[in-house]
Amino acid sequence: MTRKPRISLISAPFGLGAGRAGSEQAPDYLIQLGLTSRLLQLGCNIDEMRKLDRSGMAAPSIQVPMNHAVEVLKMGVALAEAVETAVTAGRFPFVLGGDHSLAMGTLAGLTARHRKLGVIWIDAHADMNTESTSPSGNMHGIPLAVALGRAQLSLSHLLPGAGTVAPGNIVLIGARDLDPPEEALIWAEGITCYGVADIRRQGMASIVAQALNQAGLGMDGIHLSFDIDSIDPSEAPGTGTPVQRGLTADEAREALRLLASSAALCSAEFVEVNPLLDRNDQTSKLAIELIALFLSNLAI
Ligand code: Z70
Ligand code: MN
Ligand code: MN
Ligand code: MN
Repeated sequence: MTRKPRISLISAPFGLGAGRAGSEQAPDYLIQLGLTSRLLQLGCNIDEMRKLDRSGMAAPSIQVPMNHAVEVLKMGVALAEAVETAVTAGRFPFVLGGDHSLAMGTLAGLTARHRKLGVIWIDAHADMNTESTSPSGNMHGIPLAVALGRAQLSLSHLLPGAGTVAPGNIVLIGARDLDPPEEALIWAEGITCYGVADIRRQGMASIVAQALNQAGLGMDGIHLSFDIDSIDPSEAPGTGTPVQRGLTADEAREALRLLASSAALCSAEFVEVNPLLDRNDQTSKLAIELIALFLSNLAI
């Protein structure tokens, strides 16, 4: 007998980790277009709704030579605390971004509670640059290197007591735009990476099953980080760094439905929707549908 988890819906209206403005508008915009009413209609157990505000947060003392670093870190501190609180209360944190730099806050909050955390990262990118390899200076390109403990910034700068994520328990799905230092790190650490060609060859169901096995091996839980730019720009144009030859919306639906049904999933985030770059709300509407599909299929 499965039960519905109590969801903590954490809105993070923050986009300064990306190179283009607009993703900070996504949480309010998706809610305005009917996200929460759809979730309630589907019987999701929304136990808590929070909207984060970084004003008043103290920035960590570390100096990070990247774009808007102080703002990114303040938001990360606020998010880490909100996620840790949700986990402590026995809720399933669902973070609605915002750009992907938010993952540092989410992962700080999660690793403070789950010492052994697996991560499934669905994204066109690997987000595995460091402060010294980043070609853009944009902090949405570094969260996985930070989580691995390979950057100068670490999750414990955001939340004392946060840990790291082991390379063997990270699985990338949909990656197709990697910078050379990211490729080197993936090879050096032996990180599992399924490209779009692997998905076409093996089918999404098989990829998700392998990802759950690999990410969850010996772990307390698995976090899903979903970047909308994993999907092909023909179906999800509203994002800051679109990359051709992505997942189909149907492949994303299948992945999200299967991941939600796994009892190992302990949290998720959904990032990089940019309403300002969208065409007729196509991406926002797809995002609402995917989030609703995911959250209504969650089981514990
Ligand atoms: C590039 C960088 C990135 C998301 C773009 C791009 C990173 N590798 N991440 N969009 N979500 O600047 O580090
Ligand atoms: Mn990303
Ligand atoms: Mn991306
Ligand atoms: Mn590139």
